[in-house]
Amino acid sequence: MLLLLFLFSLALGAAPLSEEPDFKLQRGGCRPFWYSFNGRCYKYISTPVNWLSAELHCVSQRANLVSIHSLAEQNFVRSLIRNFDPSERPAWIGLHDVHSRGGRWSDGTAVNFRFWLPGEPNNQKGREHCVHMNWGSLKRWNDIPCGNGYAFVCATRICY
Ligand code: 2F8
Ligand code: CA
Repeated sequence: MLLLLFLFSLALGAAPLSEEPDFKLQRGGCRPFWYSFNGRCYKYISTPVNWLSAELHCVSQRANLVSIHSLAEQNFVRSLIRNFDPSERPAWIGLHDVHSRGGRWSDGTAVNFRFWLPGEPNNQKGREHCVHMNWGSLKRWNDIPCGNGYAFVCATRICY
């Protein structure tokens, strides 16, 4: 019986408990503390600040707040955050002005992928013009006041 339990626990350990794929973070050609995915470098910053301060910090690092263009990239960024914050609190991404023509990414790239929590973006009280990820139990995107403080993720346009 004990042997069976032992084998069962080994089998459990071998299977991922979460539906979300976990990426092995790789530095690739990125600077220290930045991680590589598909030709760009990404960094998680845990200090909570408002959206504009987050973007300005990224710009000071020759980057922008992260823009997300595929489910694979969404999963990577979520994994990056989870690596530093197992509770996966919300973090700013570069999408803003979401109630004007679908919004804009701060790095100027096209808005061609969305990952809203059902019911979002809802522009609660008409004051939600910036976007964070990891909202709700589904850990999806939500529009929220730009003055709120959250951790954030920066990304370069190319690897350097
Ligand atoms: O998830 C629904 C709703 O929850 C909050 O409003 C009650 C969020 N706003 C703040 O936390 C400030 C909304 O953005 C969100 O849509
Ligand atoms: Ca909202």
